[in-house]
Amino acid sequence: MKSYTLHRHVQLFRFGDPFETESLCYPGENLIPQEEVELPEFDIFKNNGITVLTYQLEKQDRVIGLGESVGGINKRGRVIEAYATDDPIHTPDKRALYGAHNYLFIAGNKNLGIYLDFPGKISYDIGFSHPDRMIITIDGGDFDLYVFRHDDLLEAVRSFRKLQGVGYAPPKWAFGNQQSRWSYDTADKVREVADNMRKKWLPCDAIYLDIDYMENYKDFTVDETKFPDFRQFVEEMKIRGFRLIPIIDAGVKIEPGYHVYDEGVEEKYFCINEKDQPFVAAVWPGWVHFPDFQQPEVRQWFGKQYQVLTDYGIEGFWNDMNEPSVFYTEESLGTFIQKAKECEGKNIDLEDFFVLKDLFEALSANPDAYKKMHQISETKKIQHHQIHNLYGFNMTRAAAEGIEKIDPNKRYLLFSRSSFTGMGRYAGLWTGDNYSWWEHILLMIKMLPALNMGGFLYIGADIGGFGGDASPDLLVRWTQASLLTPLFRNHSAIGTRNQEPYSFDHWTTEAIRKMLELRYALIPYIYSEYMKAALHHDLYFKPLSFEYIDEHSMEVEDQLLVGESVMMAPIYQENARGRYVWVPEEMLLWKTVMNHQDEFQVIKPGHHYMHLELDETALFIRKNKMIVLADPAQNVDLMNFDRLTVLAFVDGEATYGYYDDDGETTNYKLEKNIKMMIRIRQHHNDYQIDVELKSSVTISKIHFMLTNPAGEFAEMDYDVSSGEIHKGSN
Ligand code: MIG
Repeated sequence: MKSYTLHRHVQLFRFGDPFETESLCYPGENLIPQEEVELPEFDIFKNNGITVLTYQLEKQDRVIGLGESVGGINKRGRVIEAYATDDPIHTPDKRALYGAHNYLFIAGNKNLGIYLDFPGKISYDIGFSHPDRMIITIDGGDFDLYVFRHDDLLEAVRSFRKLQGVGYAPPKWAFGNQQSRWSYDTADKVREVADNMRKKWLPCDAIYLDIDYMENYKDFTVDETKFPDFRQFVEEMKIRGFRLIPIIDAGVKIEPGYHVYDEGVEEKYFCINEKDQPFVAAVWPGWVHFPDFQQPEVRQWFGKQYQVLTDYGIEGFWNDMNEPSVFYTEESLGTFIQKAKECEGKNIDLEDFFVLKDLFEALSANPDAYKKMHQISETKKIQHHQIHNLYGFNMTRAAAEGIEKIDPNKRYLLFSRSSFTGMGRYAGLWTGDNYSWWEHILLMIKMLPALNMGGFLYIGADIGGFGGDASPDLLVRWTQASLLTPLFRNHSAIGTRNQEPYSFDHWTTEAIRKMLELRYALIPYIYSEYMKAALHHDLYFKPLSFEYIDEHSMEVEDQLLVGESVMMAPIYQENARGRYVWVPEEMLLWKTVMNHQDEFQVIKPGHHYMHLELDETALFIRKNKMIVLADPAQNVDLMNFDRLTVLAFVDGEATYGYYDDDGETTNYKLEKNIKMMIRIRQHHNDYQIDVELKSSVTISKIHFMLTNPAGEFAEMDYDVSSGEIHKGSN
């Protein structure tokens, strides 16, 4: 083990000769080894190619992070595995989901953060086998361990995030409402969705194309019988204000004559088996090969393919099945069929039956396949299993780098199912196949900050749940809980109840419309906070404990801070007409209600029961903070960001740096980040407002809605060009 100091608070411990994952992007060549090797916090034990790191947990230690996984914000008491898995049933006992996120932050008397840069399997036993021990088992001996030692947790996270570089910036329209289903499988079906959204005045920016738009599930093809004249159709939808977002799967169909297959075979771009032949597995298209995304040329080649679709006018993609998901292999199918044949016509006994059943269930037992599949890294042949967790990351990197070349100045929407640390530079992610279960609203809430810590900022769950049937009230509450998730998409599985906001009764549609309008009104704030988090290595979603150090804030698992000004405390329980909220400091409760005026109320610190009917959405504005709003419209392109509303809760003085940009080009990389500084000074019910424009953004009018701790409310209009203030009615 060698050790290096990267920064006063950041150390790197290098075990053996680690595989270069490229998850981080700091200039590694400057590493100068230290004389003294110190890693006092961990006991290190090596055996049979496995490394075990043990950490003594103190009673008050909380363990936060690990990204996409079931369990709480505090992961203590669980086992989490980093081994990307296509498991569509996220029950509480599951140890691995789609991503592998090897970072965690221990918060207690002493704070400590770690990141394990290792592409294979790792298991984290966090006080499960032994209550006072965290036992990390690494399936190898070559890895990098980064240690972050800060007194402040947020600073530790920032240090980690800095090593990953600047976060992915989607186009602004990607913050609008998006409608999906597996599948809107013909152009007419898509038109019907668009018609319904507009007829019911449900704001919406994008409609998704799931696997059925393709010709026999072949990537980068469009089925002409279902989508005749696709280019024209994309254009038609764009004119109506909808972007179409096609899915891309990892597996490439084996079909001579299909250009992606032919080129891949010819150039040896696919993963190989033990005999150096292209590895064969089955997914949606039937038999497929998997591109070997570990090779830079393969990434370039695959990335280029997206142009087939961008040439049609497509501006966004979602990458799926990139764990990679394997339904079965020739071998697993063969073993099953052979056993089935043996049983045929026989009066089978219980033993036979269970063998048969197990073999059937093991058809998609991926670890077997992952050991037989191989990839090439710098001319070395490596078992896929060893670098399994990089597959989705590299597929998505291929896509991002490919589309960047197509139009370097344009921002595209891109997110992936599988992921590894560092992917947040290239794209977002969605949390895969959740269910229409109330429990999964809470699971989403808990995952959001953990994902942010790892640099995944453009994130969201399938609103309403993917599997199973959504009830109308579930969809309403889920929509409320997702109000501020950057990716805001309703998606559901084939065979489930229709789940579009218009697919229920009239009342439900109306209630959701109100929430969608609120979502759009919030886009200036969401966008401002998102971009600041992406550019400054910050968290968009934070657990309360990151800002408040009281004992309750340490424990809260169902409320989050969103950006610098908001606390969310959504309802996630069936039939609930309210919930308990921990309010760590004085805040302003802002309640929107269908068919009524908004309500504002100053809430004292403490535990409160907050009554909230199904059509009532609540947000808390923190003290001396503000949020920026705009008038909603049917889509983001139609919104006017020149006229803004500022909603503030001021006790003395509040300031806010508002970020905005053109929302479509990559010019944000060159420009100054903060566009406007707002300062509000309060004295009783008098306010002094200063607005300083930092760049050429045109903002003409700002309407201020101000509340002081006495609950007095004031409104005024600020004319930006003249700097004049007109007071409205109090
Ligand atoms: O095996 O493309 O998570 O969002 O609708 C299922 C069909 C494959 C899984 C994705 C889901 C998508 C579905 N896909």
